[in-house]
Parts: sequence; structure tokens; C-alpha cells
Amino acid sequence: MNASLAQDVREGLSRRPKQLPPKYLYDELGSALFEAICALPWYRVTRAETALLSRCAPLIARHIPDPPFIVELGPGSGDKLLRLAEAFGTGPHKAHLHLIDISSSALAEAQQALARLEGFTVTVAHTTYDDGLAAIGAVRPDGAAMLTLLLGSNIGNFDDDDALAFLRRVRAAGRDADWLLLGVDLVKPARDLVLAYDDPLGVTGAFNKNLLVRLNRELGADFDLAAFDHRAVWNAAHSRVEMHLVSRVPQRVLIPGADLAVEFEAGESIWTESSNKYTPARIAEFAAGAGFSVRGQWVDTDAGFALSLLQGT
Ligand code: AVJ
Repeated sequence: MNASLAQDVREGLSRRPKQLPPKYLYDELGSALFEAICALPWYRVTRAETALLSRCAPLIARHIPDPPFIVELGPGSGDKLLRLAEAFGTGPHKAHLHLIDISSSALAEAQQALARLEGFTVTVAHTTYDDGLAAIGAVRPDGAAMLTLLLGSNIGNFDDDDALAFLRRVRAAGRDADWLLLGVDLVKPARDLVLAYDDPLGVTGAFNKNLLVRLNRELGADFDLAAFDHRAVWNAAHSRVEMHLVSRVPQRVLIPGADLAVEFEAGESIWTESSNKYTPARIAEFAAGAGFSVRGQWVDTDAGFALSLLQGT
């Protein structure tokens, strides 16, 4: 993991604008901070999705033939999968649940949450979405229908081209008539979006800055946390919220583990994450472009969140 971290840091911080991949936000502390974000009144994604899922789980379960093979990409605490799995629990054959996550602490927590399900098989892969999907054939039980879960607007971290390419890889990892449940945050007023990513308690700022704590610890870097500000901006032209770490002063940072010295101008930023926002129509376009049809779509218009059940065509 550290070798690729060093390489990604060297590559990302040599770009203009400077950039780091968001997956590195999720070390143990970062995962805990993200869970705290999910409980913030200004970040409604998780609550809206969990409520939608609780309502729709029986409907979804009725679509998928028994016994299902459910793969979740980035299960977090496992809470949403638990709710969905409970709706499948009534069939004669219990589901096989497979969790793919780069955070070992998230996997451990999700596994513990799912342990209360009786008779389910639970397996985990501590790896990236792509590597996990590439290895799915070896885990998939014979004759089971596959339902992949990509929830929490995790797809929002991808830019448009990458999102479409990623959905195609999800499609290719399954067979015709396999399923994908996609949870996506919707475009909403800019003020709400910025509050969700720059909350008054500073939790999202801590989540963002923890990336520098991680680089200090794992690569021996000397980032001065007080010399960087958290910033969240709504980029309307690209329909995304961007998170940045902005250098307050001109400074030079040493990152020995990446064999790198980085110069910052005052006001220069490291772009750490994009959260792309969609409309329901755009979700259907993306689905079609990746070889899926929309079989069901449930929208929380107040929170601005959509859950879409797609099937490979
Ligand atoms: C887990 C990537 C979906 O983009 O909304 C939350 C991460 N970043 N607050 C998102 C996040 C800042 C989240 N995703």
C-alpha cells in the first residue's frame, strides 16, 4: 500500500493543479471522521439513502432471484447492507455477501455489523474496487444472480468519463441480467452543497486535513497543518463539489518517503476530492451508456438523493 501511496503522491503533487487521490482519505482516523460526517445535519446523503433503502429493500429483494450474491463496493459501517440483507432473509437460500473496501477498519466494522445475520455467508476483499471486481469470478457462487451495490454517492468521486468507464467495468464483471443498485447525490442549491462539505463543526475540514497527517506519518512528510485551510467549492460548470487544501503561505514541504520536495505559493491548493452531483435523467443516461436499464428509481426530493436499481441488458 505504501509503495503506491508514495508513487501516487509523487505523481499527484507534481501536477498542476496539485492533486491527491481521494481514496487516501480513508485511513483508520479518516474512516472514523467520515462516519462522523455521515451524522452531521448538513450532510444528508447517508440518512436519506438509508431511509430510502429501508423503504425499498423488500421491493428490490423481490426483483432478484434467489439465492443472491450481493457485492458491496465500499460498505463503510455495513449498516445499509444489513438493512438490505434483512429483506432477502426470508428466502430459502440466504444470500452470500461480499465486501470490497480499501479501509481495513471499515471492513472489520462492517463484518461485525453483519455477524448478526444468521445463515448468511460473508466474505471480504481488502482492495480497490477494480481489483476486487476483477477477482469476483472466483468468489461468485455457481448459479447465483449478482447484485452489486455502489451506494453513498461513491460514484461521485469519479469524473464523468471515469464514472462511465467504471460503470462499464461493473457491467463487465457481471453477466447479462445481473443487477446494480446505485445511490447518487443530486444537484441542489449551491448553499446546501457547500454547507455539506464545509460544515460549521469543522469535521469535514478535519477529514480533509487528516490526509496531511497521514502523509506526515506514512511518508515522513513535514506538512504544517496550521499552514493549510480546508476549502469546499461548488463548481457549477462541472456539476461537482471540490475539496481543496489551500496553502496559507508560500512554503516548501519535504516528503522523504516519496522522494519529493514540494513548493507552494500562497493560495495554491491541493485538490483532494471531487463529489460529482447528478440529475435523475443523467443517471439513466449513464446507466444506458454502460449497458444497464433502469428497473426502479426512488428519489428523496427534499434531501436531493436518488437510489436506482439497474439491470444489465
Ligand atoms: C464517500 C465519496 C461519497 O463525496 O460525499 C464527504 C466523501 N467527502 N464529505 C462524498 C465526503 C466530504 C463522500 N463520498
